[in-house]
This record gives sequence, structure tokens and C-alpha cells, in this order.
Amino acid sequence: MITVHHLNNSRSQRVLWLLEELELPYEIRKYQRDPKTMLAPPELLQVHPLGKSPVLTDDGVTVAESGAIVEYLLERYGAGRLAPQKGTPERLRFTYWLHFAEGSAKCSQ
Ligand SMILES: N[C@@H](CCC(=O)N[C@@H](CS)C(=O)NCC(=O)O)C(=O)O
Repeated sequence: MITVHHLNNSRSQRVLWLLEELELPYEIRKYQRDPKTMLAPPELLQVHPLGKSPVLTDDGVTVAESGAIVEYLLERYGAGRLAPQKGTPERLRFTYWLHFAEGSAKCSQ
């Protein structure tokens, strides 16, 4: 079973969107930011040493970094959906926006 370790108001939302688009079954484990510091709770450190969200666990595999999670899900479950064929201009645009979303686009923390 895919588990999304989801922090409130975070990039983790993008992983949930993708799972919905792919119509995959998954569960959400929720974590709340500290209201003063806005940091993730220490429990997330037990899932991955970065202690940040999103983190995805699936069948004994743990994946952090939203871009890596997107690539993992599309490679394992996409069956050709959503990711254009490698070597095409469309794929380059896909790669650009994938990295933009976790790079230059802003997150609250
Ligand atoms: N590059 C990482 C960034 C992860 C990250 O910074 N997540 C933020 C939420 S958007 C977080 O967990 N913040 C709480 C903290 O740093 O304690 C990714 O794309 O997944």
C-alpha cells in the first residue's frame, strides 16, 4: 500500500493530486506543523532523515523529494500516462515544470 506522509500546507499536496490523477489506492499519514516554528514534527524524522514532507513509502521503499516521488510513481504505476516519451520536446517541458514546481515555485516553509 502506498502511504503519503503528509504535512499540512506543504508540497505534499502535489503528490496527492498525482495519486488522484493516476487513480491509485493510497493512505495518508498526517503530520502537523509546529504552530510557532512552522517546522515539521520530529516524528517525520523516523520516516526519513530529512524530516520533511512529502515522503512516500510503498512496498518497503521510502522516497523523499517531491520530484523523485513523482518520477517514482509515474515509472512504477504510470503505464505511459502523464509523462511524455523520453527524448521528445514534450518530455523536456515535463522535466522543466517538474523541477520548477519544487525549485523556483514557492512553498510556505
Ligand atoms: N525539496 C523538497 C522540499 C521538502 C520541504 O522543504 N518540505 C517542507 C514543506 S513544503 C517541509 O517539510 N517543511 C517543514 C520543515 O522543514 O520542517 C521536496 O521537494 O520535497
